[in-house]
Amino acid sequence: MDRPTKRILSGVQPSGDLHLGNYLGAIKNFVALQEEYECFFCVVDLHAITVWQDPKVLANKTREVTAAFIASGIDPKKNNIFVQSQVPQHAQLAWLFNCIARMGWLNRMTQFKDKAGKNSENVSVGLFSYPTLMAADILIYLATHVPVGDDQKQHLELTRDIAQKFNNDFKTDFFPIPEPLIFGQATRVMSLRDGSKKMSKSDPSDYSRIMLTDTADNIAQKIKKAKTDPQPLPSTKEDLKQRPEAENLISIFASLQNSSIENVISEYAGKEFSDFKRDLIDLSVSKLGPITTEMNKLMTDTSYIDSILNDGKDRAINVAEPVLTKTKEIIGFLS
Ligand code: AQP
Repeated sequence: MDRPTKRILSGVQPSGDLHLGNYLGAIKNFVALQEEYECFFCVVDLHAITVWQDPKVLANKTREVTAAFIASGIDPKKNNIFVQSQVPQHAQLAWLFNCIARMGWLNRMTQFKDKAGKNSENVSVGLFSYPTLMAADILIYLATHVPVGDDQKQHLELTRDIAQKFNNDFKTDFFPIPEPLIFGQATRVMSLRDGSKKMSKSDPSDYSRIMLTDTADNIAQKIKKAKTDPQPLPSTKEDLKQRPEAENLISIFASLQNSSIENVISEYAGKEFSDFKRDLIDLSVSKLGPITTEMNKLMTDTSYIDSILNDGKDRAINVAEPVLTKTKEIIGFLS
């Protein structure tokens, strides 16, 4: 079997409108990596249904994530873009990994604790076992690298533990131990309303996030209302400590401008937030506007998106099926 040395798998959930955190923490990095790696980009709808999704909108949200990939610059001919539920090997391998992963490992996952909150008796079993499905998403392609935002780091460590345990238990080196690729100036974009909370699709406040579907006016309003502190912009990176909202806006600016936090600080040191926000609005609109326009255009003819996904599904299955077959053989199942 072909053992890739530079293969990427990453996914985005169709669980709501994509936001700036998804773009800067993940999708923008996918675009940068596509020249160097063989890429599998997946719309992870099986993950999305770990919490309730409205059946009337799920299919369209799935297409919208695909449109966002393409509109952001991912070449659908060169890369494999597909939907997780259309490649059944993900769920099949996930079951096998449920039998490898330990309860104690999953009990330590902070994302589950955050999402379940005080309601942990009442959330789906799928939400708890989410990381074993994520491990299957990655390892069903023998992916070597996984570009994700900082929030997924712990899940990726669990993937590595599962690969390692499988290899040890069955005395094999079949699964690679995948490396995280967490880079850029905005690996954890925070809420515009609260610098201590991650920008997230499920935040009840629309003003907490900039969406890829936002108009220029929406973007301007949200940035104008973004929480800041009363001091002017800092003159060193050190001064950003204890100023989470300032740090967040500066990181967003640096990432959108493909610059560094130090450069942004030296440009705006001592200035008022009103000046900085005006420039951040212009920069955001100029970078996100073309993506939104292209997404809207792609969404007017969904047959193009569906053909990309159909093609992606076939290519994904071609790679995933032999990996599943080999895994079952290693475990000792009858073929
Ligand atoms: N705030 C963020 N900053 C940087 N990266 C982020 N990502 C998500 N939020 C941020 C990265 O985006 C990719 C896709 O994420 P996802 O949609 O699959 O799952 P998520 O992390 O659960 O997204 P949300 O928006 O936070 O959804 P909810 O509200 O349902 O929890 C991943 O690479 C992720 O790291």
